[in-house]
Amino acid sequence: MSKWLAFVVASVLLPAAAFVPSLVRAQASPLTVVNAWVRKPPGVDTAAVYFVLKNAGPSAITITGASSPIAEHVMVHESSTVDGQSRMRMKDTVAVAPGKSVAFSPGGLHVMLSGLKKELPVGTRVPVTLQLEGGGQVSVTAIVRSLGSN
Ligand SMILES: [Cu+2]
Repeated sequence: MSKWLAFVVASVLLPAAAFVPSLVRAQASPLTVVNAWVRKPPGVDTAAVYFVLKNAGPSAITITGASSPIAEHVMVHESSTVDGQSRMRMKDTVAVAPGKSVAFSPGGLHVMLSGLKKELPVGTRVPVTLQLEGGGQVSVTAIVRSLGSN
């Protein structure tokens, strides 16, 4: 094999080799999302998404953001009560320790959808994508529940 040919073969193979491990890692993601649902109060164009994240892997997994095709803005928020007033603040990251779960639930963590692009009647399936540190993604389908749910 000439030097030139070896160079061409390496240039073709290297990007493919670099791509395959990321595919394998995505398929084997130890992060699962269960019990995903949406709470949509009447008269506003915002909704909150709740779920439980479970990390079955040996190392921490960090959520760095979220997106949804049905909302203009999607942010991870945490509600808290300060001096008797309910507040929300943005969370840049949420880490799930190895072997642990983190619950997004009313009064605490949630994914906030704002600028909703369509109506969300009870039973609607809402697609949400969570971004992971390191470039992975996890897809979630959350169901709109009635307002009394928690
Ligand atoms: Cu919020």
